[in-house]
Amino acid sequence: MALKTFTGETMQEAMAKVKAEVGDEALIVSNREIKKRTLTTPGLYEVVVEVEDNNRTQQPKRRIIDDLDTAKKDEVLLKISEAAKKINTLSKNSNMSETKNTSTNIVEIKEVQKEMQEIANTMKLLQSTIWDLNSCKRENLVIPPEFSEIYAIAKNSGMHKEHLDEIMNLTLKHMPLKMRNNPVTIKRYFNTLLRRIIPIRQERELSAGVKKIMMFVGPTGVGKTTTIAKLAARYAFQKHKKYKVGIITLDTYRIGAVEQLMTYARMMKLSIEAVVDPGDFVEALNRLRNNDIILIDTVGSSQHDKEKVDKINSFLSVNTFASIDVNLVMSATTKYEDLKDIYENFSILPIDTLVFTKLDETKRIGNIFSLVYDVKKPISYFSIGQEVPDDLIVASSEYLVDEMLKDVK
Ligand SMILES: Nc1nc2c(ncn2[C@@H]2O[C@H](COP(=O)(O)OP(=O)(O)OP(=O)(O)O)[C@@H](O)[C@H]2O)c(=O)[nH]1
Ligand SMILES: [Mg+2]
Repeated sequence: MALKTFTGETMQEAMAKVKAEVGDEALIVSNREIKKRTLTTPGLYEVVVEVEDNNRTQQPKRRIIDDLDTAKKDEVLLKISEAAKKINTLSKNSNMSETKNTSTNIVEIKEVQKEMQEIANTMKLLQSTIWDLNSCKRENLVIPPEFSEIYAIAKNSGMHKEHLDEIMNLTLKHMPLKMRNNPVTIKRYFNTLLRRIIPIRQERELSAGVKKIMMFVGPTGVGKTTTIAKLAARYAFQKHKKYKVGIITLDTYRIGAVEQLMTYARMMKLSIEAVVDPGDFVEALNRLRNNDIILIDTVGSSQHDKEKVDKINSFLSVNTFASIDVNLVMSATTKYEDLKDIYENFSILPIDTLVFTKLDETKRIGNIFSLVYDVKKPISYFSIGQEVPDDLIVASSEYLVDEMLKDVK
C-alpha cells in the first residue's frame, strides 16, 4: 500500500476529494487541521489515505468508517466541541454586529451566517460519522442511540467485545419495548442481566463435624499468601461462628515465603506446617485434623511453568480425609486474554472457584466478568487492598457489576 495526501479548505472538501478519487473504500491513515479558517483567510485540512500500490497483490478493501479508531473518534469529538465553541463566539459576534448598522457589518454578518451554517453541517456530518463508526464496527449488531452510553461504558470496562455484543444482542432482543426509550431503564436492565450471568459461590457455614481443606493456587505475586492470612483471620475470629483454623504451606521454594505465613500464624496463634513433598503433606494434614478449616498456600508459578503446576497437582492426588477445594487466585489488574491463559494453564488442576485480588488497583474490571462468563467458574472472594484482615470481601455479582459499570471516563 502507498499513502496519498488530500487537502481542502474544509474537512468536507478534503474528504470529498478522497471520495472522488479513492472512493468510499479508502482507508484513512490520519486527518488533521493544518490551519484554522478565519473570517478573512481560508482554512487548510489534510487527509492521508492508503491507496493501492499497483506493484503489490490486491488487499481486500475496507470502508473508511472501519478505520476510524477510538483515537480518531476522540479527535472527532474534539472537533465537535471546537465547532460548538466557534458557533458560540460567532453568534456573539453576529449579535454585536447587528447593533451596528453599516454596510460593512451586513457583509460581515452574512459571512458569519455562512460560516455558522457550514459548521453546523460539519457537526451533523461528524455526529453521524461517530454513530456509523459504532454500528459498522459491531458488524451485524446495530446499537440504537439510547443504548450507546451503556455500550460505551461496558466496552471501556475491559469486557471482551464478543461477550459485550452477545449480551447487548440479548438485551436488544428481550428488553420490553416500553423500557427502551429511557437510558436509565436500559442501564438498569443491562445491569440486572449481567448480574444474573455471573456465577458466585456463596460462603456457607460448615455443618457440625464437617472439615474443609482449601488450597490456593495461582501466578506469582497475585496475593495468595495475603488472601490466606485474611481468610484465616476471617474464619477464626471475624465470623459469627468461630472456626479452628490450621495452615499448611507448600511454598518452601521462595526465600522468606514460609516466614511470611509463619508471622501471620504466630500473630493469630494458629497451627502451621511447612511441607516439601506429597508424603509429608498427608502427615501434615493428619496432624492438623482437629481443625475445622485447613488453608494451604502454594508456590506462585507462571502459568507456563508446567513443572511447577504439575508439582502442585501431585499434592492433590494424595488421599485426604476431606476433598481439597482448589481456589485459583488471580489479579484484577491482569487483562482478559492473560486471565484466560492463566485459567487454561492452571486447569490441569481441578479448579473449584476463583478469587480475584487487587480490585483496588484498577477501575476496569470487565475482564473479570468476561473470564467468568467464558469459563463459568464461580467467584468466591474479592481482595480489595493490602490490609490483613480487612481488605477482603465475599464476592457478589452486585458488587462486580456495579463497579464494572461505573463510568470511569
Ligand atoms: N493493592 C493490593 N495489593 C495486594 C492485594 N493482595 C495482595 N497484595 C499485595 O501483593 C503483594 C504480593 O502478595 P502475596 O500475598 O505475597 O502474593 P503471593 O501470590 O503469595 O506471591 P508469591 O507467593 O510470591 O507467588 C504484597 O505486597 C501484598 O500486600 C490487594 O488486594 N490489593
Ligand atoms: Mg505467597
